[in-house]
Amino acid sequence: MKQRLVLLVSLLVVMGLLLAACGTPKQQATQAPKPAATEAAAQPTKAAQPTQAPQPTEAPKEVQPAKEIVFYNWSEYIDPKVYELFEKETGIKVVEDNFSSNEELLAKLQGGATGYALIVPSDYTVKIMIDQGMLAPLDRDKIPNLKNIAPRFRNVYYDPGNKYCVPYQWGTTGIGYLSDKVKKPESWSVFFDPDPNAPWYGRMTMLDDAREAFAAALVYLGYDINTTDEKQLEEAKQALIRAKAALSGYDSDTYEDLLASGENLIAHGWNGDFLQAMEDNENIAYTIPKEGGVIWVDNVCIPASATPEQKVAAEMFLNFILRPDIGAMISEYNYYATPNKAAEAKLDADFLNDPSVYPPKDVLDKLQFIKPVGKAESLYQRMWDEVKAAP
Ligand code: SPD
Repeated sequence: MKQRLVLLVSLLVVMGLLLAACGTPKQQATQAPKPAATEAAAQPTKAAQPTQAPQPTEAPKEVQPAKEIVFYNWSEYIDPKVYELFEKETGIKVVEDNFSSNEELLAKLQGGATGYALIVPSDYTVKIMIDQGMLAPLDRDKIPNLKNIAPRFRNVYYDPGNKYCVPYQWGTTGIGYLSDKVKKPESWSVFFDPDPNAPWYGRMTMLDDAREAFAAALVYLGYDINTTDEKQLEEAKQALIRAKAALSGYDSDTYEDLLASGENLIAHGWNGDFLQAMEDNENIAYTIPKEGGVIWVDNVCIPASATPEQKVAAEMFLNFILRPDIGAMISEYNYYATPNKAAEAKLDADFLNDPSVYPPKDVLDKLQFIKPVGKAESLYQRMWDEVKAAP
């Protein structure tokens, strides 16, 4: 019996030692080694990296120019021969579509119109369009002829450094008249204080252009042409309504032809348009009234909506029109002054000395630029609609 008890105790001691050596199942799980996958993720070896097929070094593909582009422009603003020469040289056809005012151009693009590769906004409209992200920045390397732009047109407030647009032509807004039928209108009063007995009563036109029409009325009243003062604008509106009775209509596209034909005697308009019409009627004359007028710079820009192909073709066209010979050809056709210094060197002295194209200092001092007026833009538009709706 004593022997059996010793054997049992020895057996229990051996089992206890064995259990102590193996540990409990719980202890085993805690001390288990990390799975191989976890280790591999923590420290990837070369062999674990995905294998890459050797890449052939490819040059980025050059965007090919569109074969045809649409140029949204003012009417009669470019010699059609420019398109012919450009197509001959590059194979790219330029199709022209026209607008009559900056507001029409702006509204069209804001309304989502696409397909245009080139547009021609004036200074203040360029600023509005840049601020609204509506223009594509120019790739200057593609337009080396930008060097021909005269220094004073480079750092303009509306597009410093010509980042978005190429200055195209500049000019003034004043009064054209038939010098054989009418004495020179010295004041804007010819419109805003019209004489019902004058032969030109009912035979005058004003530009169909809200900012230009208000500028004429505001300058006549002695106000800033960019005023946002509602009272001053109301006065200008009343002046425009008074003028309306003496007009045969509002017109921005054919007013110079209506003068040349003798149908009208006086017109509010842009200098170059009157000078062009002198080819048909040598009695057309142009003047800036004593109160002053508007000075402007039109610019060729690429809308942000242009496709890469249209943009490449548009930049080729911009470089082309900046050539001295083409720049001179454009001014010889439309009679507007060029911001292209190299083109100027190719123009006749008669043109460069014409005070209707290049106003003398005393006249320049009386001219103002139309500027963006921010929220008041809609006020101008509302008042212009009221003028148009007035009997
Ligand atoms: N026939 C082309 C006339 C271009 C005039 N653009 C000038 C706009 C100034 N507000």
